[in-house]
Amino acid sequence: MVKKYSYGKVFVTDAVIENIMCSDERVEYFDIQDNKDGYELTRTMHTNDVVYGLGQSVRGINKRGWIYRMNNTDDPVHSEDKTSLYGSHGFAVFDGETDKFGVFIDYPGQYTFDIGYSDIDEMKIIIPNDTNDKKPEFDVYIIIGDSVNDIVKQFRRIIGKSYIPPRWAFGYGQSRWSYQDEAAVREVIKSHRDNNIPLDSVYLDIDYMDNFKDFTVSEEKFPDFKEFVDEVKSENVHLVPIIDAGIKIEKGYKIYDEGIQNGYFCKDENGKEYEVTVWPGLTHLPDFLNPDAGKWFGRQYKTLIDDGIDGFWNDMNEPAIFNMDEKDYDSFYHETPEGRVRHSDVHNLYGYNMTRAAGEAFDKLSPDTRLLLFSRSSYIGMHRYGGMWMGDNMSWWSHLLLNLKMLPSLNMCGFMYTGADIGGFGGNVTEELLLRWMALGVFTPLMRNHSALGTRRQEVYRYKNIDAFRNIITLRYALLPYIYSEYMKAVINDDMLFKPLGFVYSEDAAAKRVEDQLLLGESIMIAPIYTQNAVGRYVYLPEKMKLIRFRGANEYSCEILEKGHHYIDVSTDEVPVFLRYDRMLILGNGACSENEIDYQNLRAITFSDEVIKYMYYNDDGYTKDINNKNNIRELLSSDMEE
Ligand code: MIG
Repeated sequence: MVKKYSYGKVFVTDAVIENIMCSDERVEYFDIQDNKDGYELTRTMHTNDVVYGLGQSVRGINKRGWIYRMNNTDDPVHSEDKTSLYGSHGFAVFDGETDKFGVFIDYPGQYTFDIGYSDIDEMKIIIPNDTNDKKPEFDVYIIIGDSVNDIVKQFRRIIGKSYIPPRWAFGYGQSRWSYQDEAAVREVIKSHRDNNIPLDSVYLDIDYMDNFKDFTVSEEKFPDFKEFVDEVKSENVHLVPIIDAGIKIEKGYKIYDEGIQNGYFCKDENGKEYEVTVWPGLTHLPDFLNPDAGKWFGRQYKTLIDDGIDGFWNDMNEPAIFNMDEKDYDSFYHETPEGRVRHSDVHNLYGYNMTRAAGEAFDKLSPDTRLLLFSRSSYIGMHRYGGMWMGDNMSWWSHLLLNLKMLPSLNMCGFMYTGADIGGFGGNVTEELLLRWMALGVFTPLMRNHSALGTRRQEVYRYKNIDAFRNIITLRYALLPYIYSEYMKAVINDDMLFKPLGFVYSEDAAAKRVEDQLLLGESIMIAPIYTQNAVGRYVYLPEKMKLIRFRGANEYSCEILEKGHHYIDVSTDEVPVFLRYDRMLILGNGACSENEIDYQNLRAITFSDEVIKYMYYNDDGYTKDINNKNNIRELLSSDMEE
């Protein structure tokens, strides 16, 4: 059951798309204080209460013990002391001894979840007055269900179906800031192909553009871009260009001129276009909260789509501003259907609306074919239009673990197509870290190796253990039919792809505390290595499972482990997978690109004493006929070869 309580009239965010009647009762589960600074919702936490959710944020799967500010921020150092990252996802699930409920605060301005920070036994949601010192206007949703999983599913139902990328976007992607020109891209592709390392996409970072101008391509670096896109496609590789939020101020640059003519840029309080500095130098910010401006911006993607491009990543859309002044966000305004609003009061919607503008345009520009789209900044609601990557992490072991922890929290908030920069974005990677991180990356829907300008090169073919890298990435392609099937079923059923153990083994107190293992789909549990020089790790098995040690798509060994704590050896060329009892893990052949996978001839590893079945979802991988009944097939273990 979902209850909605309105405090004033919230700025329309479209986070929730189901129509829910407002309740005039008191908000359940919280004490609400209405004071001169805003509102505070307070609730006591008992010793064993666990709090999940909050999407993209630092620290644990259990969010208890820290303070989280809903304030989209471009901060490239995701250390434990931070309180905000790029997205604001204000949905938490309270798994209490006495009560279980979900709470979502739909409010696009800044507010805070204090979960045992100020008072170790208290969860507090603090929603301050807006920038005019007026009472904040927001909606509170309380979701009541039998289990945490049920609560998440109900929440997911009211926020609408998650974005589905084309299936090739589940292949391996190589990125770098930046592959400068045709030659650099060709070298990346050739090095993968020559070494038999699978590859499906190469990302173009900001330097492909002419002077960082969106929707332009440097003629010097890419003399015939359309032809080049074709050339690359003939190698089964998709080019994925970046699009930044800001538009360069330059007379004669079509997008700038049109934006000025139509008043599509954010303006200051006197109605003059607001100026900020980003990569192109002086820049205006498109007013994505103005629907006409959004439509106009969305149409611009057509130029690149016409060149054959079928995937994009939207960056700098917090919006990021160089040398930002605290006052910047207070100093510009949006022309919205609800009138003029100050940016700070709707700050967390900016990246969402940029990506929504693109996603809505894609429905028109590419009505039958899915395009890849993901964003850096987000708010709940954006999950319907695109995925997101986890932003500028570092080549740190702790960020490998943070990558794992964020996956289920993001799934709870609707973000399914996601992943981190494998190997880490900032700082210098080591070969061991890259190997271990890749062994987690094989499971994430977005599997992309990306790194920053000036850091150690991170393409896997540059390293000594090239065989191990090849085997691990090839394994991804063998797992892809399973990952895609589970992804699609999760989207269709409003379910999570990655679950904390406590979501499935809810009666198991030990399982509830596990912060470094996840369930992936219905069949398997994952437990990656995330420490330097480790030769293995401890794992907790909430039931007896079959440990599969993969050393490639076809090479693996199995061992049955009883319920309980175990130490398992895992060398740097291995990927451990734990198969649950009475479950099946389907496997494809390894392949060098997604379109070479044979989805008809699958193998399976099974763990059961009886004949069991697996509901296998597959489709053509690119059209939008998702709910076609023929996409689901029942596979029997007795028909499957191992
Ligand atoms: O100011 O485009 O998160 O992935 O490589 C940095 C350059 C801008 C931030 C993105 C990162 C990208 C980088 N961008």
